[in-house]
Amino acid sequence: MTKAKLTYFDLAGSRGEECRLALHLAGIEFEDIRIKFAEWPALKPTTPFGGMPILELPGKPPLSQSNAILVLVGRRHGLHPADDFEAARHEALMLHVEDLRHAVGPTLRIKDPDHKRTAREELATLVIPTWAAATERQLQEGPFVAGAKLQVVDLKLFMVARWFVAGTVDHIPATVFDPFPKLTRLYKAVAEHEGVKAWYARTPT
Ligand SMILES: N[C@@H](CCC(=O)N[C@@H](CS)C(=O)NCC(=O)O)C(=O)O
Repeated sequence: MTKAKLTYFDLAGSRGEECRLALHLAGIEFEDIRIKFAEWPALKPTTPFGGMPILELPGKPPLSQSNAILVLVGRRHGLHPADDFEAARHEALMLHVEDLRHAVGPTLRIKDPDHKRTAREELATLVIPTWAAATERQLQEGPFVAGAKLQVVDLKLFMVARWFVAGTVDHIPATVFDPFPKLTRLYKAVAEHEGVKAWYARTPT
């Protein structure tokens, strides 16, 4: 293998897409391997921890866990703070994104429509606003977490916010982040970032 390789589902969201974006912004040419859902059961037991994304770099074993991938790419390519405390603060926010994904994830598997609605309404009225208020308290003058410069943490926040802002999660209004101006500003600034726009100009959302 002579080139980096990123393996994830064939969809433009969540943990895989934030890693693709980080690689793209870092200027790393990579093989963008997209796995069909039907292919996943056979692949899963061969992966480090049974989940994707997975980053492969020449001469290294496969690296799993989205935050580990983001931090590695960020550290090597100026997209993660050099200061260790500031880096830890960014990593805390990245884990905060994972906490939200873990809160929403189980509702994706609920089959009963009434049960699903109740669970999603609790997310929309309580869990997500509480999560967003805590995020908002971590944001300062912006538009990004570190100020003027986009870092991998911003990609992760953007990706989770886009999930809801797109309005595709049943019973969660696309306006759920409207009361949070700093988070909304960050989301818009990432969407308007030239490197991010360049990625979406060549790769469908
Ligand atoms: N903590 C892991 C979670 C990995 C994970 O659960 N990825 C999902 C896709 S976003 C997955 O592989 N799901 C299929 C499965 O768990 O079988 C990370 O941050 O990368």
